Amino acid sequence: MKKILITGACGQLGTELISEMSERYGSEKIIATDVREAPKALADVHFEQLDVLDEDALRSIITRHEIGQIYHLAALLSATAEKNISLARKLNIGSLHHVLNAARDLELERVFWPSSIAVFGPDAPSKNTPQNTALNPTTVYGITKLTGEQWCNYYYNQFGVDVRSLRYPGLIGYKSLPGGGTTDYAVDIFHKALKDESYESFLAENCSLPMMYMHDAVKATLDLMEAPAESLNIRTSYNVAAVSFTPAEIAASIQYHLPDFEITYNPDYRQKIADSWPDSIDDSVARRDWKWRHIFSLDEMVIDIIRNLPDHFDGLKKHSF
Ligand code: AKB
Repeated sequence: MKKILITGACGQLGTELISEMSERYGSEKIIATDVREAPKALADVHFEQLDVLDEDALRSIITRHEIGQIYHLAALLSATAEKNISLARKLNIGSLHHVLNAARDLELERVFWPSSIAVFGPDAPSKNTPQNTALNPTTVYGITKLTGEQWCNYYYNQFGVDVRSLRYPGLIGYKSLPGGGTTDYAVDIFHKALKDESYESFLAENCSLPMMYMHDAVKATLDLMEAPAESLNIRTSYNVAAVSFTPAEIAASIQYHLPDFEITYNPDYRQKIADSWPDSIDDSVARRDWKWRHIFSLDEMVIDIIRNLPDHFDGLKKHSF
């Protein structure tokens, strides 16, 4: 098996994906890169700093390490992108072109690129949003993800680049801090609850959003990448779903274990982003094509995070169940 290049490796998804990939494929197969310096969590894999906007540097790493696959995770998320339009366009779309052109020219085996529920806009059905429906995003991030999906589909059909993609919901994990996502309240809340502090939610209490525990997101990613090419019928990006919940519902699940935890609500500019996204997603096409199945419910995710988060960040109280 040729080596695998991960860009944006220091991010929330990259950290957890690399941990699972090291177990499955061997840490010697992983080349982790990020524009930032390596965190402790990536100590077991080869790490190089890489600005994915530097096309020559990207191609140099690919040829030096004889890379076979790229997981291109580097991007600005929704809340940050809304405040940095030109960087979001450059990073989220410009770097994807560097990766797709390298995959075509250097004949890479496979590419993964993350899309998002952000491709849906207010005119898409809000409940059980189907794979194929109106795609009119109203956010900078959503526009970059919709554009990226179309370029992935083009490079597959025009040049045979085997690029695969998932429309991730909000991802929740405990191994790294979130970075600029509208759904990141669902990670921040645990850091407060385990410090015996109350949490002020930047989304309204009844704001339902599609979410997924990181364990399931990593499983979905590797299940898709390991699926036989002939089983895949979607080359823009697959809808995937797990659970949908509101800030009030995740708070109630936390309070079952930490009864003194309190939440208040003070919606900010991120509420407008969340309001444009679906409440829930229909992922029946992924379940048909490559047998996608999620594992964690909301309550099971809450227990797993309360149990494990204090081992990864200082100052959080261990909880015995
Ligand atoms: C975000 O909130 O920006 C991301 C996403 C839903 O794609 N987590």
